[in-house]
Amino acid sequence: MAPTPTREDKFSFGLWTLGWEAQDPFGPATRPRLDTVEAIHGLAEAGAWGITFHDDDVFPFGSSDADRTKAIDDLKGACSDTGIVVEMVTTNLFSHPVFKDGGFTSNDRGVRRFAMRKVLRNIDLAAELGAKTFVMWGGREGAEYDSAKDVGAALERYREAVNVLGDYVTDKGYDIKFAIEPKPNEPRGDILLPTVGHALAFINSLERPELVGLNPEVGHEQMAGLNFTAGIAQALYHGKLFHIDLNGQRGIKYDQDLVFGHGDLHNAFSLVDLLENGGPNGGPSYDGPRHFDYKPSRTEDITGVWESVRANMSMYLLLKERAAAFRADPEVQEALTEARVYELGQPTMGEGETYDGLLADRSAYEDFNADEYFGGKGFGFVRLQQLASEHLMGAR
Ligand SMILES: [Mn+2]
Repeated sequence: MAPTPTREDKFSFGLWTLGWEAQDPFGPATRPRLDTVEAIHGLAEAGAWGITFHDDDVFPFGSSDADRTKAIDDLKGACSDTGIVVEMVTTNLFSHPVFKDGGFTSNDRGVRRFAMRKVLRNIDLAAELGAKTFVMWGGREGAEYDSAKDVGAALERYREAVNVLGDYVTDKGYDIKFAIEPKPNEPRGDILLPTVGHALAFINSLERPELVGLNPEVGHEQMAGLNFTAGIAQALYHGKLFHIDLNGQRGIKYDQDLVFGHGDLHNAFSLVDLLENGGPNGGPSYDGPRHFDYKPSRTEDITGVWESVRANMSMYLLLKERAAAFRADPEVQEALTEARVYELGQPTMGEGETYDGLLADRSAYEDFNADEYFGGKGFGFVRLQQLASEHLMGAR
């Protein structure tokens, strides 16, 4: 039996996830639009804590001020009726045809200025609703052809935009931080800031790097063939895991947006273990929202949509239970010690030691017998991974 989610689990869902009408490049919608108020009530009943949205999810692009206000009031009413919080807001700079070459980095300057205004307006809304995180997924910020985009200039325009947004929230006194969401491709052939690592380097080039972190998505890193848990560990290490998008992906292919854990289950297990427990040597864990950015498959009706909502939370909670059991198992602890996982937490240099000490240590080099060092003994990583797998499968 899967545990029942509660508000304390801090599960949140994008309105565009369960609200997706299941249109894709090869066919139209297979489900009717899910009303915002109905979605919020259903999420609260399912045990979720929060929602997130793009501006265009709540009020269509080009809405009149009156229609926009009405849609926002409806959302606020549903939130106060249910206790659901708006924890993150993001801006759609990718659907409308005007953004066909991007928003912040479109070759067209008029589009870039329009994109910045759309975002500033949406930041005001985020502040009004109490959202603490503002995500930037630049899905159209990229190109199909090397000849069509000056990548250096595009990064400079990206930087210019994020610097202005940083000025804006600082001057307004908003309690909002930005989180960049990397993705290697889709919808563009190649997207700028394609991975966690690219985005980290970019953030360090900003005028206010402390205001900007990451919103990595499971499937996006896996689409690039990368290990998501390892990317998250590095984001945590740099203090940049401001938010997270949980979902499932099976290998290097189109963005599948499966339910969390329905893709690479081993990677989902190690991810939950890391988020909940931190690194084995006391590295940081994560206490922010557990946010799902997935799509209920196109085959599903509305019952299947709610089934998938519950499945995301169940998978997370089951993996959390399995990870706790893994850490608590004395045999696992012994295997971790045997595998020298804890030895990696020990500094390579002695306390106060400089390179002089290292150079004077004959055992470190002159007398170090590399050929005989391990005496034929291995690390036992396979046994450790088998123990992890047995816990993951509920066999221990
Ligand atoms: Mn996402």
